[in-house]
Amino acid sequence: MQTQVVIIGGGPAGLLLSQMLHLRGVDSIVLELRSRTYVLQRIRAGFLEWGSVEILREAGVGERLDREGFFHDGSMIVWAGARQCLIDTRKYAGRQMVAYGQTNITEDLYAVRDAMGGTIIDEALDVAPHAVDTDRPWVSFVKDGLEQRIDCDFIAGCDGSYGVSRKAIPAAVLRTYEKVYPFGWLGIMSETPPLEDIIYANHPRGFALASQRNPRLSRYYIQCDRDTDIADWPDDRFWPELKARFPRSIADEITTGPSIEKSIAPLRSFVAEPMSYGRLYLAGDAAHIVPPTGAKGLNLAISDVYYLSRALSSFYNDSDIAGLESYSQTALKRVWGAVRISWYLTNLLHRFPNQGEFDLRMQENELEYLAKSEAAMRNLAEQYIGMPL
Ligand code: RFL
Ligand code: PHB
Repeated sequence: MQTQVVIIGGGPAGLLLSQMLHLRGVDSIVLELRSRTYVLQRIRAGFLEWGSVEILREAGVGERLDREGFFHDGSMIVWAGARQCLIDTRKYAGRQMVAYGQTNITEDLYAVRDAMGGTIIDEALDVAPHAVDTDRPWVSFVKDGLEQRIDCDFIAGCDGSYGVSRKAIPAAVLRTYEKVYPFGWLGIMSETPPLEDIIYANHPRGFALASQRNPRLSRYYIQCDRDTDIADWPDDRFWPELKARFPRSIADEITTGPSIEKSIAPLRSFVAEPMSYGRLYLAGDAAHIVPPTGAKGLNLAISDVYYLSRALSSFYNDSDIAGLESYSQTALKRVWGAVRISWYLTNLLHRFPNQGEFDLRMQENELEYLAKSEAAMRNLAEQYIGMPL
């Protein structure tokens, strides 16, 4: 086979890239390890920056999002049992956040790629990029037991944190940065009406988050130990623990019900530099991971794809290589900003092992400062909504 761009990984980054390239007249083939059913059942992100909403609209997948997305003026933070403040992105940054599940975005992207005749090869095994430091890279894989080869001009590594693309960058070139947090998030999805707001709670029992997917679907998280066994957390243990971490007035509003999904995500920050090598370009989780506290992971995947699709389109349509040459640098500037705000919010809202009285006072004072200072809140709001592309 032959194409212009082989995209390894059919998560949101890979699917969106293939769609945006198609709209600019560039051909691609997406190679996805898993089945479609598996990809669509994976429950992950749910909160979009305004910039991401605009990119999705431009890519032709904004229709259901506009209809079913839950538009918010910002998110609440609660602490000390009764204190609260709103990260008011509408007031301070002039833009709203939108709750709309990653699962829905992936579904919308599959639908639009299918409608436009896009090629997505799922259950592609042993995918391997080759000759990435030459002008004629190629990718091998196995489908239905048969070894296959695709020759291409470029390879986009959109295969998430544990994919194969990043490994194709030689160790001598690649620099990685990692911070592992000493806890995870235990998340559940339940078919119950959510709270009106997205609410982050700092509590002596640990962090908690109330979120949502649609008027009948709630998403809740609680901070847990890294080695937590999910079997130890039946619903009748989860709900009281969740409620105990919110102020009484909010806890009383939470509608409980059977969970339809439950999973644990360890929290870490990770950045790989550079995000390109030869004719290989990384986008999304393949290049970076942020703890979910700032809701930045999916948004970063979308902004990477925005830059990369434009760079590839300039190469093909205007014979301009400047975008490709500066892709890594441009994307990384935004990545580090998101890594920092995610780290800041993670530190602000979680309980850490061995956290002393001093550290707790620092957290509390920072929260009080956010609640009373417009300047502090404006600063947080502009980062939470996402810096302009
Ligand atoms: P994905 O979604 O991991 O997709 C990568 C795809 O590549 C495939 N793959 C391979 N394909 C071929 N060959 C191989 N060798 C392959 N290896 C892997 C995989 O099967 C998969 O389909 O990465 P992508 O596209 O970069 O998208 C990134 C987002 O998924 C991720 O950043 C977010 O989900 C993070 N995240 C959040 N981000 C937000 O912006 N807002 C949020 O509210 C938010 N909440 C979250 C989150 C992540 C969470 N977890 C589970 C860590 C909440 C949680 C709990
Ligand atoms: C989610 O709805 O899954 C969600 C919302 C906000 C976050 C992280 C996750 O910061």
